Amino acid sequence: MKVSIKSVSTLALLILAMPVAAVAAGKLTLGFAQLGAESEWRSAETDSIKKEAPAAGITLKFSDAQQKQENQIKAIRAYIAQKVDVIAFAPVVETGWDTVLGEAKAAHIPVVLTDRSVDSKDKSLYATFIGSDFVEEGHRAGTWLVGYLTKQGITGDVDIVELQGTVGAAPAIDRQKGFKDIVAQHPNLKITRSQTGDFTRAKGKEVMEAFLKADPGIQVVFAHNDDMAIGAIQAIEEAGKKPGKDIILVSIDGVKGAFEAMVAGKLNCTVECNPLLGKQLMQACKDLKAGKTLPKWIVTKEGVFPAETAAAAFASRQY
Ligand code: GYE
Repeated sequence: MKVSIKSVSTLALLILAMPVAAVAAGKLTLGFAQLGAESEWRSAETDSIKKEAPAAGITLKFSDAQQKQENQIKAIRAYIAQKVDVIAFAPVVETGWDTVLGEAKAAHIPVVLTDRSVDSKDKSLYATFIGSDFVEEGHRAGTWLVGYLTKQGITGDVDIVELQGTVGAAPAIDRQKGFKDIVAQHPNLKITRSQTGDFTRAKGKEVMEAFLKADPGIQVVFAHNDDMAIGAIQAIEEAGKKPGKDIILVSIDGVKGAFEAMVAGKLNCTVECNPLLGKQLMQACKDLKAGKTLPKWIVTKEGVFPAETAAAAFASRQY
């Protein structure tokens, strides 16, 4: 076959132009290792990421680790092997990430911690953490409770039970700490029982059933998320008591289910924790791809919603 010089040079030009065209088309790939689908909050976060990636022209590879750290580590390793541009993940627990983060760093792939942080001493192992101040959320729950008890004229000893999130997870550790800080300032407040409900409704209910059997005098439930509070509400009702009246409940997240429970008078307060992180995450990916340095913590802004504000706020809730 005779190949003309002209067609050879056209071909060469095309080959040369290809990588440039691929970059110009913004083909940035994000590998997101989600931790699971344990709560309404988590579903809202997943939806937000799946919606905002295509809107930002980003190709998303998504995996669900079903609340198992080993699955998340496998997913991260797969993303490294696939040479994605950015890796993001919501660490199911705080510890045990240094090795895999070191592998991502060696492969020059920036990592964005999304909604939960890690306890790594070496901060160069990740580019940024986008998420809430969980200690502050615990403070807000405690501060609301103190104000509510005062309004109700309750000054004697108060029997509080705590439904903890996943053992070793940043929001469980920090929300407990924040709430305890407030409790410690009020000697009449006593946390009498504290157990994990793994951030799910089913386990929240199960643990609350056991608590109610062991202690009929429970006055307050502090749940590390709304789903566990909703599970506890079911347990309280099945035990023949009125949630929101016989037992005060305060939880964290601000999901629709919590607003419904507040409007029905069964939940007394939710402290907001915003799961709609998709947009900020996509922006962070673009910034990192462009070689920018990001702040180590991009803090999300949130409020507190006592039951009396629930009906008015409900219509404008986005998750
Ligand atoms: O509060 C809880 C979820 O990591 C902030 O995880 C998140 C927490 C959220 O399961 O509902």
